[in-house]
Order: sequence, then C-alpha cells, then structure tokens
Amino acid sequence: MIVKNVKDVIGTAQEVKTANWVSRRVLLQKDGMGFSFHETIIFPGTQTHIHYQHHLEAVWVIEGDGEVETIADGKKYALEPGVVYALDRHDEHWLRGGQKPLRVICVFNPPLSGLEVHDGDGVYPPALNAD
Ligand code: 9YT
Repeated sequence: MIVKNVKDVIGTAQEVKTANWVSRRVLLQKDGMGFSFHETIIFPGTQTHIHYQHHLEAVWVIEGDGEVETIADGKKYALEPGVVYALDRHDEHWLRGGQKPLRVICVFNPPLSGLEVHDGDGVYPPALNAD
C-alpha cells in the first residue's frame, strides 16, 4: 500500500508552480495506479486557458471560489466547495480564480509523469506519459 502526505510533496519536484497555480502531484505515473492525483491551488484573479487533448481530468473543489467556462458553448459554471467537474470530452476551457485561493483535488487519466506544465495551447503533451 502507498501512504503519502501532501506536506511531503511541498518543495520537491512533485510540486509544480506556474504564475496561475501550484500543483502538488501526490500520486504519479510511477506509482502505477493508472491515474495521477493532485492538490492544486488556483491563484485569485487568474485566468488559465486549458485544453487537455491527451488526458481526462476530474476536479473536486475543496475550498475557495472561481469559475470554469467551456469555450465551445460559452457556458460558465461557478466553482465553490463541493462542485465537481469532469472534462469527459477533453473540453477546452477557461479556469478562473475568484476572490480567494481555489483549492481543488484533481485526477488525471492517463497519469501525469510529474513535470508537465501547459503549452501555449493549454495542452499537456502525451509524450511524457507513455506507460
Ligand atoms: C484544475 C486544473 O486543471 N488546474 C491546472 C493544473 C492541473 N490541475 C495540474 O497540473 O495539477
């Protein structure tokens, strides 16, 4: 059995930071679960273009506030604790932080290897994720 604490990821290579968010990737491809499992904090007032063309992602909001907008239809969904969204169609979207840090738990299938950040099109590459 694998037992980890997110505190042990902070400050390591498994904590990936950008201008808009920090992601603590607690379970990764190397853990052999078939998914990766992250705690992510979206910074207030930020806007991130995301399009996971090679992954499915589910997101569970734990605290804070924000908004997700699907680009194909312009629909906006308020994010608050308890909300779950799943990008079951590789949905291209905007992710916006609100007034307070937005803390979410994310699952990626296939799993991330650990180092990924979004490219200019909001994509994580598949090449790092070959099992
Ligand atoms: C919710 C979301 O997609 N945030 C961007 C970062 C991502 N969750 C990650 O790499 O952990």
